[in-house]
Amino acid sequence: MLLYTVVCCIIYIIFIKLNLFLIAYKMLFQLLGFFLACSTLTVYAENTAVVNIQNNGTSNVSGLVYFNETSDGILITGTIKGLEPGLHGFHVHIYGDLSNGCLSTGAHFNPTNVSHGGPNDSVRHIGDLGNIEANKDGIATLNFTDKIITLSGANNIVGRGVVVHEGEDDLGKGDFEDSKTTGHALSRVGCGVIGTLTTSASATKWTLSSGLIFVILIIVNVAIGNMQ
Ligand SMILES: [Cu+2]
Ligand SMILES: [Zn+2]
Repeated sequence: MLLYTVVCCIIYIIFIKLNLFLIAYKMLFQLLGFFLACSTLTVYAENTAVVNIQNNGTSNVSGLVYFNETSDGILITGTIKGLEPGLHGFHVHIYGDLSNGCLSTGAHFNPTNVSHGGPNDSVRHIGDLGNIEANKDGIATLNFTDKIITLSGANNIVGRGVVVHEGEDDLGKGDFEDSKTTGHALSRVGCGVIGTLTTSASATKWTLSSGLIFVILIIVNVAIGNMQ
């Protein structure tokens, strides 16, 4: 953001230099326009995180999963192998602790203390990412976006655990005693700790609106300049 504020300032100073004999109201107008244009810049850092999924000591589960910040949410990509074919619950759990295997990752990451749900439900744990599906070779290919988890702030998942379960997550809709807490996804066959892969503030984007405001400002200023 700082970098782009500096860029905005430089562009604007060049711009003001072109109209050296400004009267006060033009100056005010330009400053106002400058802050307006800068405030519409979309700023987000494209941070990425990674988790190395390991087996729980009895399974052959392994894999690498990436979490990428995008303007649509967190894009989750990767491959997990060694699974039984079919659906497997896939969650972010509270702790990034594997000292006692997958069990020490604790419960689902649920800072707001609500019921378990599916990734598209309005009521869900932050960590409820639903199911992943393994093919007949036991390989699950992940490629989906979640709008709730983040890589910073209150819903930050970095440093927490990821768990792959033996069974399907019923997304809180089953009749089992643990449907509302774990989705009855059965035991933990693989897990890992989410770590930072890259942090980048260089991904700040110019949006169409900020670009348009600059173009309009230039046109208006040229027009005012010609009026003198
Ligand atoms: Cu889980
Ligand atoms: Zn949950």
